[in-house]
Amino acid sequence: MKTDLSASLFKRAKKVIPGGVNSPVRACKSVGCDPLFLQKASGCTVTDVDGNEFIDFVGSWGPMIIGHGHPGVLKAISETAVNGTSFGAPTALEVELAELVCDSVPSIEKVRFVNSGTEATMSAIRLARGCTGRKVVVKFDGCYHGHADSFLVKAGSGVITLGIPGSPGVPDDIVKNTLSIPYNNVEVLEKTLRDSSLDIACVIVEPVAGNMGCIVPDMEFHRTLRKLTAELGIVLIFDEVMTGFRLALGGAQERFGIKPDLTCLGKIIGGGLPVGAYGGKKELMDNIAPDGQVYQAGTLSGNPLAMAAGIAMLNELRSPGFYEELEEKCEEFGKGLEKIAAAASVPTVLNRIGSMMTCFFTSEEVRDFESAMKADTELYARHYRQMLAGGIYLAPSQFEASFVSAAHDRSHLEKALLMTESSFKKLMDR
Ligand code: KE4
Repeated sequence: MKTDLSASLFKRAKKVIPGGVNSPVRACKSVGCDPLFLQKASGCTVTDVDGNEFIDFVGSWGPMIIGHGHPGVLKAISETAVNGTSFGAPTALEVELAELVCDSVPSIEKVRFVNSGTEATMSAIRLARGCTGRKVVVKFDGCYHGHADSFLVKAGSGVITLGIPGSPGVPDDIVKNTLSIPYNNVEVLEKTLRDSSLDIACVIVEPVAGNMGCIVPDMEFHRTLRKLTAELGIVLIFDEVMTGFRLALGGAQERFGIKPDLTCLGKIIGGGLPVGAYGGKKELMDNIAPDGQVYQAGTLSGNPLAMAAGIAMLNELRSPGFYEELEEKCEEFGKGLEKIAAAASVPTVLNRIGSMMTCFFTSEEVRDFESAMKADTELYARHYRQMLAGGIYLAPSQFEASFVSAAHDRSHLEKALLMTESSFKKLMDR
């Protein structure tokens, strides 16, 4: 595969951009190769600057659930752009998108748009702290909520040991009020939330984990989390930046029948443009400035192009049968993957829910951070490189989710299965 232009761009990029990328995972360090610079995308395929085309299972890390370059989204953006790209003033578009979000996600009575998932989650925990007057944020090992200081704690920092910075530049003072506990562990959850010495404002959780690879927790974990947070007056925040509008129109909360107090959104709701959002009960959201005291702001929040793209995206998702059709395709694809793994006796476990999945290279069940970390990242890296050579673009890390879109038709999925079979055979040969 010719990658000269990507290589020369990467060389240039490293001179002027840290690591040559604008987000670390894109550097492909964990899969032992240099990044390809993409030039265009359409439907379920992406093409790099050297003209190599791939079937895409990254989908820009989630937003592209209806496929790249959807005509409805492009039309909305271009028709809006001719009227101007940003005003820093309210527009009808943001009202329309807010109404669509509130109508699609029943737990959201009011919503505030921001520019990224990180902004959404950091604002949600500030709101929770502001409304409760409490300080401690509980999160879960292996769950990622963006790069705000409060979230960058070393995973597994112990059941009651408060946060240990997970990154230089994050002072102890910031993370001392963040507690990270094991995901999907009801016993530790109960013990922590009931610990009266902890001044807990909120719990923030990925209702389906996607950032340690895909993990669907036990429903007992979710039921206990909702029951205890309601009983103890702790704000329950569902970080649905990845699962929102991915797993159902109403996200994971619709699928699981759980109503959080606040929900964070991102990715899909921007149709590929920079958008985040947080929303929930009026009684909480009305505490946000200017009506309330909890401050949050943003120059480009509610940007008209992003709003127009989001409206076009959500209108596609609200078309009858969208999720059922996607579910059916992914069910078949998942069964194909499992059959191939069993036949090739490659130690893999497939965790899948809807169109979000991860093939872990391990023989044990993956149900939390500790078990996920047992996956063979070297084997994943070899698989990644073999699939890339075969025209399949996977997430460049074992600890990410892969996504199928409505634009993947059966021929694309069949090709991906064939390439997987060939890759698994090569993995076993060495
Ligand atoms: P952003 O700030 O990257 O828009 O969103 C942060 C975020 C928050 N919550 C969840 C559940 C997320 O998955 C993310 C971001 N996801 C990663 C992919 N695992 C973004 C990719 C990247 O960091 O480049």
